[in-house]
Amino acid sequence: PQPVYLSEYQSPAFEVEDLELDFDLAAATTEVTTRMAVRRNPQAAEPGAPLRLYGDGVELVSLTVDGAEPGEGMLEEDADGLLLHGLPEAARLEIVSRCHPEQNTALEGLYASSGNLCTQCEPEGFRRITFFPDRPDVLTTYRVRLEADRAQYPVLLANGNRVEAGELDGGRHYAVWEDPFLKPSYLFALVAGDLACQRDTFTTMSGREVQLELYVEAHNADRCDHALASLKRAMRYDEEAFGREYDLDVYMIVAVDDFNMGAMENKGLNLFNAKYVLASPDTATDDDFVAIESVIAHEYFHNWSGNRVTCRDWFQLSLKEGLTVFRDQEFTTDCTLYGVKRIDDVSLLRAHQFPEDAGPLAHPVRPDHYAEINNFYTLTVYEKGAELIRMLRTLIGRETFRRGLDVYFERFDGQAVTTDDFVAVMAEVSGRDLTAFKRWYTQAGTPHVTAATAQDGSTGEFRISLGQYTPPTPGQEHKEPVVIPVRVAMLDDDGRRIRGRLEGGPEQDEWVLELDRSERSFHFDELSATPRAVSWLRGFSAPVILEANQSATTLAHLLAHDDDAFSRWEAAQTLMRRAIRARIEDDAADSVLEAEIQHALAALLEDPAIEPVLLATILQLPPPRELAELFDCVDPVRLRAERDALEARLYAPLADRLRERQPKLDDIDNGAFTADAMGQRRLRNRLLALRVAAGDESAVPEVLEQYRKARSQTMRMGALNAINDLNHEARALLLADFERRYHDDPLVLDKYFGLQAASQVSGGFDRLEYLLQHPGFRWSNPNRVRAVLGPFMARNERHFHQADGEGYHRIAGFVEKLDRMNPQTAARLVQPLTRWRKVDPARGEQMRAELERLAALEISRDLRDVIERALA
Ligand code: BAL
Ligand code: ZN
Repeated sequence: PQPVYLSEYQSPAFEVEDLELDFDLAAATTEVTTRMAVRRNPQAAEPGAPLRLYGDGVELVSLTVDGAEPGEGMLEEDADGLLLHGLPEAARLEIVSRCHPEQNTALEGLYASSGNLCTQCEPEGFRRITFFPDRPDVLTTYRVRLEADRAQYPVLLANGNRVEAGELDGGRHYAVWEDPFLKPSYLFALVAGDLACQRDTFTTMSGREVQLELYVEAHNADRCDHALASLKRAMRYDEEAFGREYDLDVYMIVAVDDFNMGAMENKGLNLFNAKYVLASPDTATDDDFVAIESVIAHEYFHNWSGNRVTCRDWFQLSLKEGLTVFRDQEFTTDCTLYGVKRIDDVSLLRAHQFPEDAGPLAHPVRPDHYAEINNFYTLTVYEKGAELIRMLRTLIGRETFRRGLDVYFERFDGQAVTTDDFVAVMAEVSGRDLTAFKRWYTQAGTPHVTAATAQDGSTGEFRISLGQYTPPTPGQEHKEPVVIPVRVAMLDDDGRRIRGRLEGGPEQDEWVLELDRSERSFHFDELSATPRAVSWLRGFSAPVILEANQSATTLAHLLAHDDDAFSRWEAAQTLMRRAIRARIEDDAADSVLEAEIQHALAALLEDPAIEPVLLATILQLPPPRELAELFDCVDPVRLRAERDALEARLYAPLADRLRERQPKLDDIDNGAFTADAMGQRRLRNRLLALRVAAGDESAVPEVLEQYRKARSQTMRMGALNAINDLNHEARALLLADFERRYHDDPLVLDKYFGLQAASQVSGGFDRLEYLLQHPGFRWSNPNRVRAVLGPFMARNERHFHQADGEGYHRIAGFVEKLDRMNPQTAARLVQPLTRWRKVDPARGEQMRAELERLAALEISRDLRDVIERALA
């Protein structure tokens, strides 16, 4: 595919002054009448340039310019849509076009899902609905008229406020919606369907009452309370933490069964994957509840960071996504999970974004070219993008950052801007030169930070030396140093923070060291005690890989005492990573190290002060996907086996302590959505799983009992997860029961699919086949496909990486099949195969061969883009 380059950006040749869309809706064929007033853009690079109207698979019925057919040579049709040449300074266009929702399996544009019609326009779906300058820097106001059969589509929704509705002959009806806010076409949405509405209200900080409406299929009406409560919490939080108030009279959320993304922030009319709306304690786990709250908040927060201020072009995607992820992370931290949220976010980053940034698909947070923008909705743009915002806040301080956000929203309200504009505001309010910081946006790859300390016995001076390097990534051989805020503290023998001065500065007990070049030293004096341990990168102050070479004793000291939850967890993770590395590289366990780890974990289990949620999180070994990054390439089956074996060795002797520390089921299985209750449940489930993994036979009957007595999905899934890799009849029994119980509840059945697909128990391919033939499975539904194939590739090393290549071959076949229906989902599904250089050469060759085979076929642009980058 031909790449698009940021350097070739040009302002649009025309502005759209207003837009009217009339939809004659039907599943087979929908007719759209598009009326718009266009005017030449004074900023345009080429004064006489034609008007580009993108269109993708849309049938043109008629087009008039100022009421007349276009003259000879005026209208040109090409692969991207239409070009209108020789337009005057201003003109009114009317276009009639047709599209076919029912045939649309790509789920971009207008499509049918469970009998309802809905849209997904970001990034380039609007051009599948009608011909339009479908680019994010063309903003206009929309008036939308929807007309449809009343019985089939009693609910008709679009962005903004409903200004008119009524009955028509022949059982039809209509509604007219107006959105007074300027918006780009990617934020357009409509819904026509038979849906139940759950209502609530929210009074904004200036006293306006906003109607909240949540639309779901009638049988799901009892699973909406959590989403509505989450929405109200998010609205309040955005006012209190960021000073942002909602602007329309109504805020609507519609749950859709077939959806490529998690959700979509269309102005005033969010469309959601049903997975991120529907929840009750019986059907959703605590993790689901947290995810729903966070996605609801994320989409709501986009109303300012994305909608009121949007992106000039798709290279700027992180302008809205990085900032909005940062905002939703803050919300979940402050309202729901507190300290452990940061750890969960870092785990995600390390297990998914770091590998992306070290592999063939690595790209900067602000890419400078792309062949298919759909493939840039990545962990890098989202999660690393959020880390950049966090670092900016650390560097300029919370208050200045908050002031900067106010200036940003005020100055650019109603505009489409760039990440440079964002950083420029932060530079302006802080008075700092942030030019070097911007390298974070343009340079791919995870920086490594080396850290060392030295103590001068005669002067008492303590020195910290930091260095940085970033390995090459595709297209970027040479890397410049970036600005890395390294938050540090020092602990004394008793684990208390030491006070001191950094280079003659004020006395403090925590510092942010700015590593802004390849190497830098920092001198401390007047320390209140001799440092026993340095607590590095507190709160994970930068998305880097730290190489600090701390002794196991030092790490154990941090694990026991550090008051920073991330650093405490990180101490345990570092110890466990080291043990795995020894086992793989030296082919022998480091028994001294493992004994030290075990000792430290035993002490932790005895610590009455540690919060249950933190304890649960610390006890978990790093996931295989993250561990793989320790090696240039590794046999993934062996890595998983060694990790599991280490887990068993570490925890088998601690089985009694694990059991004693387990909260009682009856005390905690109450469905309460509080940090404390969820922490207790996380701890019980983790301890139970560790006991099973460590071979504690008394744990299996407890698993059975927990499953049978469970009142919540959290405890039921806790039991199933604990036993899922155990070849035991109890596993088969419980899974069969679960399948029976939820066979007609697709979102819960997905959990069953995931368990079966991920299990290391032998017979994985038969199970896979069974799932794909299951009456509850549909290739056309992305949730079902992801529920089966995602866990199979991510967690079922034994089968996906089976030495004969069977796993790779099957996945490539599924990718090929899916690509014909849904290219976006296929392009994501193929990604584990792109990591062929990170596994042992024999497997890597098989993965590569499957990619080559796919590349030789007629495949979508989305899929080809990923495969070509993986093979380059
Ligand atoms: N904008 C796509 C979905 C999301 O990030 O919210
Ligand atoms: Zn987003």
